[in-house]
Amino acid sequence: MERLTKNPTVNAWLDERIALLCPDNIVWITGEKSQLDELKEEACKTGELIKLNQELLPECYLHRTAVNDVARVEARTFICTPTKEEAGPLNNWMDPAETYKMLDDIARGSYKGRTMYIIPYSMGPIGSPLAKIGIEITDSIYVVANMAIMTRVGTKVLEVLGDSDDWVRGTHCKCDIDAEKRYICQFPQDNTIYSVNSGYGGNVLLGKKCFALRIASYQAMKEGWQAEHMLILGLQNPKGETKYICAAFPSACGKTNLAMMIPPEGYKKDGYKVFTVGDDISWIRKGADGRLYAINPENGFFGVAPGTNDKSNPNALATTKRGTIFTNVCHNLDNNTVWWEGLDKNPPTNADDWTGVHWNGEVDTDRPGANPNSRFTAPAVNCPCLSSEFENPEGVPISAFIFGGRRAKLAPLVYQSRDWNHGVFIGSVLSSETTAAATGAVGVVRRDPMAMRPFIGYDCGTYFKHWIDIGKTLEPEKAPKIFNVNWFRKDDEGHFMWPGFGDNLRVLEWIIKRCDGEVDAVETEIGFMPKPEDINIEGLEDEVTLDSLKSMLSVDKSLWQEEVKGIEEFYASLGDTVPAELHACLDTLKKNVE
Ligand code: OXD
Ligand code: MN
Repeated sequence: MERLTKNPTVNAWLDERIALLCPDNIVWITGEKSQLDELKEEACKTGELIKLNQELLPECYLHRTAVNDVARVEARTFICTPTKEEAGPLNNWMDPAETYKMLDDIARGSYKGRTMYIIPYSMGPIGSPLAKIGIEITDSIYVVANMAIMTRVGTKVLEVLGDSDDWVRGTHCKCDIDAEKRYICQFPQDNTIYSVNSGYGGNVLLGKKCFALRIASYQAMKEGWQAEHMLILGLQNPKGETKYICAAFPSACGKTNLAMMIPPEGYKKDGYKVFTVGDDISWIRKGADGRLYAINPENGFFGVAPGTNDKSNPNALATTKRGTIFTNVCHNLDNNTVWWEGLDKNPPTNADDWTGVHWNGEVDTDRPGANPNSRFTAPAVNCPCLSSEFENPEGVPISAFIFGGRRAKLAPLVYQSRDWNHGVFIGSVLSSETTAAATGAVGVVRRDPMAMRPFIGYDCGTYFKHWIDIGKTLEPEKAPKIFNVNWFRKDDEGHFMWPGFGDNLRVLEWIIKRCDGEVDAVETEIGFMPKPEDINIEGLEDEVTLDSLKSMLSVDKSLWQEEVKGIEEFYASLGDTVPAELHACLDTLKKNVE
């Protein structure tokens, strides 16, 4: 086999993998455009990719997964640590030695008649002190093409790696896409990921959730940094000063929309601008000046297509117009473009639905054109509001952390924690009500600590302790301030009270003013809240009044008493690793709302 590196640990691992998987051919991904173009041409010949209208959507392709393979599968995702306790009560656990054996038995010989692609990739700008390296082997050109958008791939990565053993081993085998034998396994102690019988993005683009969150959160705990499920945005004020915010929301709460928001008209006129650094993942580390700095380890956006349109997120839509791979969207056969529910009101009448079956714009039936979890994989460079700091190897300094979820009645529009530990408490009890987009009952509260529930690569209580420990290393005035937001509060008639989208900037403005000590707050039972008149609602007269704002900022003690019970149950379910500092915050909350 041709070798692209002399790294002994890489070569030994590849030799072992090749002997097990038995590929017919081996191809190293060098990162050159010509190589990627050729591979995509090859995939078009086999039907793995469909080339779209190159005038309207240059270098864009469509891919369809198997119908049994359209989303991340939490029930089949495992953290394989030496003991079950290390994985903690929120993760599925399996014994590492037994799991390696089981996965090897499934994968053995599965590359026969296929090509093994070796993808060296960097999470974060290549060579950045905050970046980390992985190597993924796969038998899917779709995976290669997606990884080349979502990460930095190629020979340069191997040059930076040199002879180091600090890299993440990733094996992906499509096998037969057998849902019964589908496993997404992380071995944090071994820097190893093993994914079999899936071809869907979140399960197979191993740099993303598997590495940048599950493995990286474990590395971060060991090495004193943080890997979080957070967007990063820069908010520039009319004076040209930019403040950076990291925000964590459970899936389906509009992270990509917030990261790419367009300021309301009045703000735009005044000179406010929003810049996107990332829409999903942050790696965060203390800088030489004592502040926390964040990078986005990714190089593209793997966004949900349905609901993305000219109003909800024009920047995301613009980002998908070139060099994008669409997965499981509807195929407009008249002009060879794509469509999804919520793109516009003109569904194509001559189309193939996401499964490839003919579809004539049947919007009134329960058969959608695009899968509800259909996706675009789009290069970050396409994003009209991409931050000029996107490639900064040192990252951006963080002024505020925001947590948020969907709570129709409970959480106010915004509140601020009393201090770091109380902020960690607020993140640890983050919760969201289920929507119709997920299976199961609607409106059920799901605890999703720091929006990391499916992504913490070790015990949850120990992860909370790591957050508390990070706080101890920060001088209070340099630590990011911590907030909670709720864009989804509803009135008694069930209508959303806050317009959301670009108008969320009004809340971010208050948050930044708090960080800069420019505005007072009211201390309440749950934390610091804005005086209603300090949230600017100019221009929103039809939608928000001072009275409705007051009610969005109210604390209903009886609901909070219920919440306290829910938190007590949740903490009890996590066992005795939940730090004492968080139990103390819970006690305070309980007393305050009695
Ligand atoms: C995602 C998710 O796809 O969080 O980013 O589910
Ligand atoms: Mn996510």
